[in-house]
Amino acid sequence: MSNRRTTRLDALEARLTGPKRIALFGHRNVGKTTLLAMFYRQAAGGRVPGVRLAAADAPSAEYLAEKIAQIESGQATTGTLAETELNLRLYHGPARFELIVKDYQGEHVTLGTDEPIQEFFAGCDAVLLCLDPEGSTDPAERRRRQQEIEGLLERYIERSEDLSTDRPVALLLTKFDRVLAREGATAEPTVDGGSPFSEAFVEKLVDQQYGMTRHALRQHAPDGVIFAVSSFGAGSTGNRPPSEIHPLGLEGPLGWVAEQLEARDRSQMEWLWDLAPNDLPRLHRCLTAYEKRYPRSNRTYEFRDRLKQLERRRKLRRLGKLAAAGAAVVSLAVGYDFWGYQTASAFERDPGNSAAAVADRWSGWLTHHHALPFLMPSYAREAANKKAEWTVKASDVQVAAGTIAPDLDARLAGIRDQVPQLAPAIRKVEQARELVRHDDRWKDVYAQANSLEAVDQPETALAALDAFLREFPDTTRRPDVLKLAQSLKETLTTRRTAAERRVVDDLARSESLPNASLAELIDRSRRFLDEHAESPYRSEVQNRLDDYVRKQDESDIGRAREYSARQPTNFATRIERYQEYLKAHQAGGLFISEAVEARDRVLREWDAYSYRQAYDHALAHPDDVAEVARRLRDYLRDHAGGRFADDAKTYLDWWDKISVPGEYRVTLRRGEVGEGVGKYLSGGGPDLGVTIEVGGVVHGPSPIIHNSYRPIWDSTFPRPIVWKFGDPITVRVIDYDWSASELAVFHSRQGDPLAMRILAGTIKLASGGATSLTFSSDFAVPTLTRPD
Ligand SMILES: Nc1nc2c(ncn2[C@@H]2O[C@H](COP(=O)(O)OP(=O)(O)OP(=O)(O)O)[C@@H](O)[C@H]2O)c(=O)[nH]1
Ligand SMILES: [Mg+2]
Repeated sequence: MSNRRTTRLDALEARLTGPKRIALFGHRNVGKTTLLAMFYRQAAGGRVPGVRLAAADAPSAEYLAEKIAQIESGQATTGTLAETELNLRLYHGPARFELIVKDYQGEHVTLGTDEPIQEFFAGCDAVLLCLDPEGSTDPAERRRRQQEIEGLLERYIERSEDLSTDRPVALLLTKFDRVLAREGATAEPTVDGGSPFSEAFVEKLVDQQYGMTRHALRQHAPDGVIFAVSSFGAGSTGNRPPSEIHPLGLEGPLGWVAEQLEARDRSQMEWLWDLAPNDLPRLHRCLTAYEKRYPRSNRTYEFRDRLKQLERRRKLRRLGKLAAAGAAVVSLAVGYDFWGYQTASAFERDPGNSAAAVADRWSGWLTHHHALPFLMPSYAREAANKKAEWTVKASDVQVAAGTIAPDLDARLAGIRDQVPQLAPAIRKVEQARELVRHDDRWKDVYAQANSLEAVDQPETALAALDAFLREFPDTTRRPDVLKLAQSLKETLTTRRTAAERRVVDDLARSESLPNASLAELIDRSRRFLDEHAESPYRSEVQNRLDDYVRKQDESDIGRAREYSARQPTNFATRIERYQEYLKAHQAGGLFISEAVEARDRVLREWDAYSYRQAYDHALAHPDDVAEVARRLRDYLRDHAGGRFADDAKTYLDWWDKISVPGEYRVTLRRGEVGEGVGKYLSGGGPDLGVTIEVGGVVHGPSPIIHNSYRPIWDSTFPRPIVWKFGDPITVRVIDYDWSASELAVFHSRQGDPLAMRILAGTIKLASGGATSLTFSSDFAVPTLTRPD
């Protein structure tokens, strides 16, 4: 697209999307500022039917408000000095326009000046040419005004392509109230809000006063119109506003501007479509602005539909192009692939090419022709098979040459899966490869077995030979391997035997030392036997070990024996020593039975010895029951299950019983008194009875046997005798013939702790001649078994 065209399109787009610029062209004092203020006052206040004007920003609103206030207060507006841009919004029917209007010093349009406002005029979208009907009565002055307008129009025509002003132009006759006042006509507005002046009158007036301008407009702006307006309405005096302002004819220019702008937008849109029918983004942008300006206009919908169709067509065109391009690419690819296939086939047929090169060529063809499987599936399959076949052939050559690729196995496995019919060929290659590997390994192993290192470390070489045999069980080198292994093993055995001999000699040397520790020798021997299962010195070491063990055994039992002899009464320690022996020789010893017997015998000796302590004391001191009991208690403590434990327990129970008062049944059996002890005239003999006194309590008398020197009572005392250890006993024999008289008395021995014993046998009473009494009772001193 040429730059000029683009600039034009950009300018067109700027006009369509930007705010509309309205030129209010007029000489000084023509009434421009007043007219702008009144336009706003009337159209913002709803006084112009179908049109609304609004200030689009605060500075514009303030500027206009100030001018209106000035006019309403009855002051004439003063000449404008600065150039002010007013941003306004014009609503007309459903349309909305952003407007830019400039108020400026009228002096600046004077012929020959080149003020900035001229530039604004050059780019504006609509022009309102203001002429004052009575401002210049002087014909020369009037001409000057018209020449100013002429200059403006000429600039427009100059730029246009069809000698037109290229934009809507209207002529405004300002201060028309003055004309009316002069003509004496009424200035009341008509009912429909239209202008009260007849068009013919106005046109006549213009023709008379501004014929030159009229002519130019008719020629170059055929759509141009003339409006007669008054900012003040009737009642003004000269340039001063009246007290009540009723502007006239303002609705005409406002409505005209809106219509013209819309018509111009429409034609510009059409023009844009003609100029840039394919510039969719630009069309889009301009249509969006158009839609915003004329939201509910039919033309908007039309434009939108058109754009949509355009887009659809564009899309279809693009798709078509794409499809055509695709088809071209496919046919190109097929041609290329076919050509590649033919070239590779020719290469394969050439006997001068190596198998690897042919495989590479097929592989390259497959890699570089990606679309192959989709476009030419049978050719692709064929090529893949050929690649596999030539790869196997190439591998065979490589193996034969001894240059095996590291990934050969994986590659062959992949090919076998892919092309099963190549399996036999692959197997052949693998066998050849295995043979190469075998030969390589054999070379290594053989070299290792014959190396100097093998002399130092025959084990490593042997292990390598062993690994080789495991890896290749069917190797033809088996006899060589065995021979090599044999010689290595011999070296190894000789070396090992020498080392073992040194160990055995060491052992013998240690044994002969004066303080040789048997335990250590035993330990070393055992270790040797554990570690050298195959050694020829095993039996020798075993013999030595047996000897050490025997000596150790004898020494252990000797210690126990010797202690027993030295300390015969340290029974516990003696037993302990034998026990120690047994523990140390749990696994077997020469003197186990002796130790067991000795242990039991010492225990028996100890039992008897301990019991005898009590027994001997009881024998020597029968009354010292307490001491006997103490010794028996000692005995029981050490020998709870001893041979005399029952005796000891019985004795101790008895001792416990007699220590506290206990009841005993005593029976008086018989008695005997001397012949002469009876009373005189006692008849056949004395009448005898017996009393027993224990601890102050008297039992009896027993039944009285009359007239007998040898009475037999056989009578048990009805009350049990209560006695405890240490209680003395007194027995009395009383003759009841005529009156009771004591015949004889018996006191237990002074300090006899076991006085109760006398009531279990025959006692001889000291007085009363040869008096004796025989008792029996359930009291008895326990007997202790005699130890052997
Ligand atoms: N009788 C009458 N006087 C008017 C009318 N419009 C403006 N005037 C008076 O004309 C004089 C000039 O008006 P302006 O609005 O200041 O004129 P202008 O074109 O802005 O002048 P510059 O700013 O100097 O270019 C003022 O004294 C106004 O009161 C009108 O419609 N009728
Ligand atoms: Mg002004």
